[in-house]
Amino acid sequence: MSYQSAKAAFADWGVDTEAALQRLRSIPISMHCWQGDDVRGFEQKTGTSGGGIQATGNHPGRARTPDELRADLEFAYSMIPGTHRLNLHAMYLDTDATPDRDEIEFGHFTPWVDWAKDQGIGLDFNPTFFAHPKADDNLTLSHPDREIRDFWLEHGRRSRDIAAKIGAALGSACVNNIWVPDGYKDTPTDRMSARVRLEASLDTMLATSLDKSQMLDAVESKLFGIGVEACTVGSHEFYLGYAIRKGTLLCLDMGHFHPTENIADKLSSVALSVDDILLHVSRPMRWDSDHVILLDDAILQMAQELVSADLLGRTRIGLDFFDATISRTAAWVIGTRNMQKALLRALLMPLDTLKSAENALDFTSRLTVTEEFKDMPFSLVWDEFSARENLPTGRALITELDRYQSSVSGRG
Ligand code: RNT
Ligand code: ZN
Repeated sequence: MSYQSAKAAFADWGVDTEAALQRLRSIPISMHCWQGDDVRGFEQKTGTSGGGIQATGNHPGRARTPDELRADLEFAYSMIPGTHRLNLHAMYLDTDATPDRDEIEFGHFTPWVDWAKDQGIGLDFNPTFFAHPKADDNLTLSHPDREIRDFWLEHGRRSRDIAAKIGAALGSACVNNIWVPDGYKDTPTDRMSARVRLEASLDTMLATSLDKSQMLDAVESKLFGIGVEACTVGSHEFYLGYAIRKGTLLCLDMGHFHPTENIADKLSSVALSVDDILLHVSRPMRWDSDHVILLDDAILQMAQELVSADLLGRTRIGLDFFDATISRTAAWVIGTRNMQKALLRALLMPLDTLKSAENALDFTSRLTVTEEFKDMPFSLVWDEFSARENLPTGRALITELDRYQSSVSGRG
């Protein structure tokens, strides 16, 4: 079967494959830098692991320098159709200087900005509130000690400023996503004070209003983490309310909820109250394990909701996974392409037919169509998408991924 016959098969259902391909081409995915080096970053002075974030595995080839990370990213982008973005964390600064977190400046990131310009990609940013001695208690912006709070406040303020400068330099709004590890291992007595402190810190941090064409604030909730099993200060309810009150983006990380919750189901509810959404597409296995995303039901449902609810225009799609047991570059390529494949499938669904059946309470037809559609030749449309950019699929892709991995396996 060829693309032409697949095109005809979809057209038979009233689905325009060309429109789907064109749409897919225009959706940037913000690829996370931290898959390339197991969330270590490039700080010289500080930087310890922590915050409940755990990359496991010791596959060879971890990027040890910004140059290595950029080379790995260039390879990954070269295997992924479309033009995407890079999501940087503050601890990935590229400088000989050794600023502490409360001393970082735009200048420490200019090599990334120059590179992004060169690549024609946009950048997103994150303050790093973990992997630092002042975060060892898993308390930062909600710490009872004012001095510690002030230290992290300064880090947050500087991150916003850097994000705005990045956005201005690249002519594309840089999302600055705030996630703090704050929480308690055992049942706290005074949750209220901790949340009041977090809110006050965020208010201070976000007090300066910055140009939304340059930077956008986002806040990310979490259910629990290693070491903060009993209570996370920045819970979903906390940040949902905060984002609504303050007009920030709400970041939904797919690993940050109870394992049986359907994150796709949340989009339409949240979208009624916040203007813009940030996604951290991830795959939790039993906990927030950040496995590489598969083309599985959770991702397919997420993509279908984005398309069906017409939310692509106000959702930033970011990825958040890290696996050190496999080729790190392959992980990026597989995960990012899976997000695109899910979007493509969603764009190829006969949503009008399905919505009409649903509105007529004809749930039999709805079920028949969704199940019959599983046999449609989605892969031929995907292959066409890749072929138009001369990108390999299948065995040819595996050869390319292996070749690159061999070239970095000798890194110490
Ligand atoms: C942690 C959050 C957060 C981080 C990154 C590195 O649980 O998901 O988004 O993974 O900031
Ligand atoms: Zn996340």
